[in-house]
Amino acid sequence: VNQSQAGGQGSKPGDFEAVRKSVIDLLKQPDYDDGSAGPVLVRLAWHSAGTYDVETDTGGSNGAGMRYEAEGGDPANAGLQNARLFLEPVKRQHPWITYSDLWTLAGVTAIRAMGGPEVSWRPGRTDYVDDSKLPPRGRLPDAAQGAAHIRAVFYRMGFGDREIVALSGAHNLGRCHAGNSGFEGKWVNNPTRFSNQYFRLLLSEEWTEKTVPESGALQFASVDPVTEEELMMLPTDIALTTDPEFAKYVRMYAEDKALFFEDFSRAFAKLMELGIRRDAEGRVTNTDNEKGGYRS
Ligand code: CCH
Repeated sequence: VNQSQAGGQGSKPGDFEAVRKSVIDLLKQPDYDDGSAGPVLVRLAWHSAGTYDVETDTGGSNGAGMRYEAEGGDPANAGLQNARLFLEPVKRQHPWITYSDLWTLAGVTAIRAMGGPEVSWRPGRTDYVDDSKLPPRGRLPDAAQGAAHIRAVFYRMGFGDREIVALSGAHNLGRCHAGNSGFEGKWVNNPTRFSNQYFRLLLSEEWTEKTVPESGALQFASVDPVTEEELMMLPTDIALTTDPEFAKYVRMYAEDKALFFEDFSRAFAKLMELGIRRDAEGRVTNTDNEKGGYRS
């Protein structure tokens, strides 16, 4: 695939539709994972934003800090270099877009292209890295833990229980790679199609503990009765069914795909905006470009 040709010959600054088109053109990747770059692009968007801390107003997608070792080298971000590499030709083709806008726009574009909801997205992030806003490592969730940890991490970003469960539905997409996280396998049969299957499987299957041979990590396994393929759940996924408050929303989304799409769309849009302040016209006001520090 000649990725540099994807989506035509460049674009005018501000033509985000052209960028979306270039992202859609690169999604099909026959030799990568399940044949799509989509899932890992969604994870890049989420990890770029999910470092946010409401209290100190640090972290978040502004600045695209994952380009640098301090954040990019966080073990929680292992594997996301693939997503950034997939997007390099798009950046070369539309050099006017910032990495922080590109990563978040690619995530919402991939969600929609894989059959998920439209997520409202606004531009204006900068690639200026403010050292005083750099998130420390360890802000992203640890899949080996339980409900209390999930709440601590997502409440820190400003989310509530219903939003946490909605966002977790992104595990309809993609897979775990023992080499990245220690965990292995996919959550659903068709991991490049966005749906509420993850919630339905959480409730319908019997999940038994399993140790991943390559890493010794403890996860949960079940064999799909139709395809006879092994599917997986992380300890944090199972925690959504054993915690009564979370479980309420798992049942709700398992029964009502449209409601899940609606809630997911709103929560993901909020995630992409964490730490971004805008004026009445929607222009980002906390770009801090004049304050020194370094720029890419
Ligand atoms: Fe996730 N996720 N995630 N996740 N995630 C992993 C993969 C994906 C946790 C852990 C993991 C969200 C929440 C959580 C995606 C989207 C979201 C992996 C495997 C682990 C581990 C990584 C690997 O091995 O490559 C934990 C813990 C939580 C919360 O407690 C949220 C929120 C989102 C988005 C809204 C996607 C997509 C993937 C698949 C990536 C791929 O490469 O296929």
